[in-house]
Amino acid sequence: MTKPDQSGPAPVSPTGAAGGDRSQQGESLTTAQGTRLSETDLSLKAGPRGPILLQDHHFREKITHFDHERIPERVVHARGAAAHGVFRANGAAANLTLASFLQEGVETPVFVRFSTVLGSRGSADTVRDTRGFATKFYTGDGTFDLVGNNIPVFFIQDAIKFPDIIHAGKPHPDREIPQAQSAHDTFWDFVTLHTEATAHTLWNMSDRGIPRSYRMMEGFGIHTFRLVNADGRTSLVKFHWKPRLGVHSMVWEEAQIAAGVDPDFHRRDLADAIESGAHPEWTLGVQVFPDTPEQEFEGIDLLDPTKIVPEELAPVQPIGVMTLNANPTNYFAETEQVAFHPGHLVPGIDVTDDPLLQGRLFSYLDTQISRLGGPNFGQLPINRPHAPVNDMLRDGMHQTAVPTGVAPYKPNSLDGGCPFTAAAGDGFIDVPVPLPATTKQRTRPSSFEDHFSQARLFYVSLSAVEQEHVALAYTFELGKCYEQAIKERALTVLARIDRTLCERVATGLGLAVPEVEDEPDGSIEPSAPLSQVGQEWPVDGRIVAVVADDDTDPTALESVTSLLESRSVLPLVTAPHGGTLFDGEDAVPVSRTFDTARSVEFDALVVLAPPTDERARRLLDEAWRHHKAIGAATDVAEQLPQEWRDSTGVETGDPQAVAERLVGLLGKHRVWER
Ligand code: HDD
Repeated sequence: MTKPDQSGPAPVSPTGAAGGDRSQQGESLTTAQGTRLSETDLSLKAGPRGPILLQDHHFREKITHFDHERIPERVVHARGAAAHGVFRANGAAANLTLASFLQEGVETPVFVRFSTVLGSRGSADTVRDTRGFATKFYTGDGTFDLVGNNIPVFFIQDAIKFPDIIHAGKPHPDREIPQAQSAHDTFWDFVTLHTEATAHTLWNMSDRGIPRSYRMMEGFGIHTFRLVNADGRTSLVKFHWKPRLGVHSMVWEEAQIAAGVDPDFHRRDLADAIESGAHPEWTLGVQVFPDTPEQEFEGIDLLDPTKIVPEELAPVQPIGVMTLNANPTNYFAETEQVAFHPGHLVPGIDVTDDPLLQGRLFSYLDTQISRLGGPNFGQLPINRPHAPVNDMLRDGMHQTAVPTGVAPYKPNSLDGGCPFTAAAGDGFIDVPVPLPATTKQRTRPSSFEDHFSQARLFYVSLSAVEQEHVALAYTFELGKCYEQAIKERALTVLARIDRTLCERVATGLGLAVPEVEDEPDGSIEPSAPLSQVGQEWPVDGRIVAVVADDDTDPTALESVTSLLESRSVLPLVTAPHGGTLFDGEDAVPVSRTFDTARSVEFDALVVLAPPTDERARRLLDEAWRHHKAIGAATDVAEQLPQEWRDSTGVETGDPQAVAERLVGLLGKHRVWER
């Protein structure tokens, strides 16, 4: 018999799985009380034909537990996927903050959860939406949570508006449709009336709203934070995550197909990449601003979460690298139960008075109490700090700690005064910030009133193809609205961002271009890092379909797959049937068949078999439409349309050389010039 573990719950391991709890040990099936069971398929009945007896404890326990397996999903960000990893600081932030995990060479275990915002827990991954990017750093000085998004601005400036934007974005209350979409009247009703949402809405309508992969997204802390260093000097910073693989997106049709054929697309992509050893990586960086009483930089109010500071004005300085290297062991225990909070701070990092951040400091603790069933969610394995915890919080629902002592209060003499407070300068630092003499009031500063210039800044920074995608996205979303007045109002908002954009959308909607008094400021300079096109990026973890059939030359197939593997690209042999291609020693397992594969799974195709089959032609047609690189062996190329063969991004010739050139094209993500 297995000896019960007396040591108490073990912490989450630095690299991965939460584990070591007293559950799921020993070889035999047992009741929750550890009594071994020899039967679980049949209930205890009066005779072979029943009825079931109330006495059947195993039956009642099993069904009762099942009846209570679900917990409330997150009120927002319900759909998500997560991974464990490690953050390694390079020390560049050491002069800005005394946070121990940001000192040179310090390695800190992390848990990151990516999410969509609007959809329910079972909704599709590839919908158009903002993505959450929440990181839990289990530092030696307590847990620091950076709870950000993949978009650097937010819809609202004051947390009191959060229920409004979310109610508007969620499905309509009468029929509860549409699911996980912003393409409906209530969303557009709100964002066109509450115009501080303009910049975030534009980002959502851009390619950022449909990422190719969680691995290929930037992350932003959005708010300005205050750092304090060992000398007590403070600075204001904005946090940025930069993905090593670059920022890449799907195209809209591809995202829609993926939502149907593989609703778990992003979840699968993240887990598969980690499992295959293609560990995703991000550099954490900060933009640094002097901590002046105005809390603004180059005329930009640093407390306004609808504004960015262009990187040309304040470069992002790298302070460390995060690598995700382990998948969760159990979705519910880890990904579902993890609880983030922007108020989980460590010595050296403090918040600012950004009114959105201030409101968040209330909401995240509050929401866990109903979602995770009481105030002790911090004791769940995934939420336990790796720093020693000696609080005076006691009792409550789901209390699993067994505190010693009799005096959970301070001051006390009965427990010898324990726990002691940290020495001055050793604990959390509430940075003393002088406040101006002021009046209690429900107002906003006048610096929060400009709702359009940053939307324009983003739009003019995009390449032509990205701008085209924005226009198409607005046309799609507004085209799905029923209320004419909302569409017309949306055009008046677009007219204040960019006249050409407004004209394109108006044409698509069949509406007139409105005249507005406050025409956009044409002098706004583009900011290059806001575009995601035009550079080359590493390709590891990219997926290429190698289309072959029984008549393909086995040597050609081998040369292509081995070339791709040598570049850390995953080749998936895709064939008309399952099983293997070729016989004997040449036999090659088929990864995908024409019946199971859709083009959305692949970043590029190498075609070694003529597309005689309708299903193979669909694969190719979609890849072509979605601007993916296509390679074809010389004999197969003759069967492709002439327009394709003459086009950029369609490589033909010797199979291995074709694969090599394809890897080059993959580095640019898509063949946009086609
Ligand atoms: Fe929030 C979850 C990001 C504003 C209230 N938020 C949540 C998550 C992310 C963000 C990534 C999911 C965390 C996870 O994976 O568990 N939220 C943001 C960002 C914001 C923001 C980047 C603005 C800059 N949020 C915001 C406001 C409020 C909330 C203004 C309320 C006043 N957010 C919540 C919440 C959630 C949440 C209701 C739902 C589940 C949870 O907290 O744990 O409390």
